[in-house]
Amino acid sequence: MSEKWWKEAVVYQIYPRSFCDSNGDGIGDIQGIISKLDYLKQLGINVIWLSPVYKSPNEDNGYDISDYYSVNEELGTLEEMKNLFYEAKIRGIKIIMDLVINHVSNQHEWFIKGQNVDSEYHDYFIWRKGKDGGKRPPNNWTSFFTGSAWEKNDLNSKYFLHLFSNTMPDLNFHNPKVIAEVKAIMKFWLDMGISGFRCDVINVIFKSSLKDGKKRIALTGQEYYVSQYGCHKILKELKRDVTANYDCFLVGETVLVNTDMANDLCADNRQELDMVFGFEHMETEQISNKWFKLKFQPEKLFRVITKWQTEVDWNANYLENHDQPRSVSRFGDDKNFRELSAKMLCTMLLTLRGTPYIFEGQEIGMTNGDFLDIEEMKDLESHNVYNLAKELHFPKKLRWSLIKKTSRDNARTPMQWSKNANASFTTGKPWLQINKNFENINVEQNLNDKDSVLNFYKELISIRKNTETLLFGTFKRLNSPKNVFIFERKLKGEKYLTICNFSNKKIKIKFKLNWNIIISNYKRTDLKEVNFLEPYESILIKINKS
Ligand code: TEU
Ligand code: CA
Repeated sequence: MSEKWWKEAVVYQIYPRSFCDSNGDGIGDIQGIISKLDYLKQLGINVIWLSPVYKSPNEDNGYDISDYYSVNEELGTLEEMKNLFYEAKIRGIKIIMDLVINHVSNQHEWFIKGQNVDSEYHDYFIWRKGKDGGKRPPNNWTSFFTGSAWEKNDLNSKYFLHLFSNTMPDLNFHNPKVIAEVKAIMKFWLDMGISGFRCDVINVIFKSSLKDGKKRIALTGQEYYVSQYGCHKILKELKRDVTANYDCFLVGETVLVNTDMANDLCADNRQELDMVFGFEHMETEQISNKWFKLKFQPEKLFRVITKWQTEVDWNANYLENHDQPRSVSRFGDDKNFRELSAKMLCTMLLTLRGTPYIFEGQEIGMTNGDFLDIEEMKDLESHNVYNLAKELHFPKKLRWSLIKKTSRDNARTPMQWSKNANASFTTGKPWLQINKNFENINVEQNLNDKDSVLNFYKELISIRKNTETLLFGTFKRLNSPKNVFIFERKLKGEKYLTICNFSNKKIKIKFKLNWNIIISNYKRTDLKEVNFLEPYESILIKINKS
């Protein structure tokens, strides 16, 4: 079954700048990652997803690539990457890399040369003349990072398309040369021994038309670039000509997709991607009009997860990544029930059907960053949104409350390794401030406490790996009291139940007594006389045949 090894994998995402700094410059690096491989091995994960390590001016921390064939000097060298691959391999850990091909950095040679209309690289990008004699952008599309998706270029007076930052021009996937470049890049890294790619915003690479889009609050133009026919065609070509020849998998980051679109991208017979990250479950907060307070709606989360679990055969399951707030702060309670709610979320994540992804720090229950002011944040998107809110005359307090909860920097604060200076992340000055709670929340403390969040993750990872039903069983949601998520996994007559209380209240519930507790975050060992679920309680149960 080597073909589908990735279905049995537990993936750990590393955001290199924030993981571990080996040389005191305040920036996490490849040597730092190598030094923590034993830590990852004992945790039990077997695949690492590395966020971008390529050469980059770091406008968007590496998602703006200026050379796909070399490593960002801040992070290390190609030799060190080879060493990382080797050291991971001898520990039984595979590595997938981020493949960011929708756009490049404006510092990439292709763009520098391509600004010249006579250059062979000009057609690598999407250029149009502006309207009104060049005064206005070619169409009304808006960018993911706010504002128009077009930027006028000083050298040739044309506009280029950028779905993200204006320093990240989109590549032109109507040009076969661009597709050939992508294939070469993929081969280069696969030949070096990696086991696949996480494909950044992969379903928007092909723009089928540049007409004005239907006006929307955000992302005007999307009907012309989300999951277009041309995108499916390119993905099939990449699979046929590249990845089919390697023992690897592709996970797509796919924006604005529903379950039908996800199936079109990753159903078995389509030969495009192996699984996708959806976003719908990341939109389960309601904005109340009072200071834009976001209120998490557990029932909505359960509905969305159930929908994806039922309608998509194999999901890429996640609660956190480098773009999202920390899950314990968002879906749990990081003040009164931090450890319990982190363990509850772990129980859900690791018993769903699909491949689970854990983001660095999630395994110790790290919380949102403790920023006090926008100036303390580094993320480009956060600053853009903040500035837009300013232009729209939102009062300062409102702007801040909006950003504080949603900023991508919430998850990007450095990894908390110990209670020592700078959380042992660096001996220098960290590139982004470390959360002051590192004295209590850190890896060292978690390793020493047998009841820690970390040890809970370790146990659940091991249970998952050794339980066929949890890996391959079907998923079914069962009736439950409000704010409690109960689902069943079933295979060949064997049944498991996951029960998660997403509230800080006790909730009345009935159990059968012949059920076996496999793992409980309240350390319950039997269900006798349990009439209530405790706040944020989670239990994984094996149902004995009666
Ligand atoms: O993210 C794509 C994406 O959709 C995000 O911009 C998302 O809308 C936003 O972060 C939510 O706040 C990918 C990468 O994961 C992200 O880090 C990059 O900035 C982006 O693509 C551009 O490459
Ligand atoms: Ca460093």
